[in-house]
Amino acid sequence: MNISASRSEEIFFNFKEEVREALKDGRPVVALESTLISHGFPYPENLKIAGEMEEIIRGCGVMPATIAVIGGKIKVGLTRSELEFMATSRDILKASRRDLAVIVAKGLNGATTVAATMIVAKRAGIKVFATGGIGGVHRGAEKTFDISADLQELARTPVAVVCSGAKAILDLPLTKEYLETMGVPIIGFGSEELPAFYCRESGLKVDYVVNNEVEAAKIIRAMQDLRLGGGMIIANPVPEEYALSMEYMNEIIEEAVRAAEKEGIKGKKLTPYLLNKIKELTGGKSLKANIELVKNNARVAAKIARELIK
Ligand code: PSU
Ligand code: MN
Repeated sequence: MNISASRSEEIFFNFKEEVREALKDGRPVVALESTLISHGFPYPENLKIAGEMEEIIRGCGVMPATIAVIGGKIKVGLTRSELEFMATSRDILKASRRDLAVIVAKGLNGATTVAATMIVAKRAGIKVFATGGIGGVHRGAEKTFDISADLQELARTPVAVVCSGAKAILDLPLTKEYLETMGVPIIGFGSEELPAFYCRESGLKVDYVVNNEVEAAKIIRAMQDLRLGGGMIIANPVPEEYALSMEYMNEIIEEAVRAAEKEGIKGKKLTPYLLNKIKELTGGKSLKANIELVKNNARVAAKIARELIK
């Protein structure tokens, strides 16, 4: 869209020069979200990880484009100092689909969630996006209605999201059902089982399996050619050596969920609260797994993006 951008998009969007060039030349680009930088990881790990994800993608000959809203501008690709700002400022809202227009209109700062990053990636012409985990149907959603906007976005926006499934802080069976209803395929990357973030297993099967980036790219191309309109999940499990066991994590998560209930945490505060609680309860073990899985997802996304332009 950068070339044929309408005036309003030129006003709202701000492409980093090297990203603009890569897109113009038809070179591969991978989108990265910023909620994991501003709200997902603590400082200074967040800055380190954001930089490492970009480096890994560049190492595969692919251009990274981290997405965020800074001072009301939708940034496609961040400079080092913008990454630092996203990693350190306390003045950053969590930006999902609902929030984008308000944050832009008011000139505020927003860290984009999976949903908002997909919207921006699609506008920019980026087809592959790497992150840690998607949002989903929260436990108790039958009472609270707390279902991440990520799931609706996956249904309507044609971007492939490479992730390690969703955290077991969510209701994973309901998340899977919801995705089926919305027509979003879950493709296991060398995995029959839907990964649950820190865990390689969840007790749930993926819909289909691919064994490499060539097979993944074929599906993305078919989805595009069929003009189905929606996205897909490419579920890549955390590397074996960093994985935590499902039994261990289930106990930790139950404790974190109870703490959230007791403190009355709801809405968009819930995910960051639970993530932080889990980090405390695992004495940082979850953090290491988290770091390694996002790096691995960046690598796989880059390989798929490279394959897609062939
Ligand atoms: N899962 C994680 N870490 C995160 C998120 C999800 O393990 O930081 C972020 C992602 O940006 C995701 C968002 O899109 O939380 C979902 O939030 P909500 O449930 O409010 O839609
Ligand atoms: Mn929510």
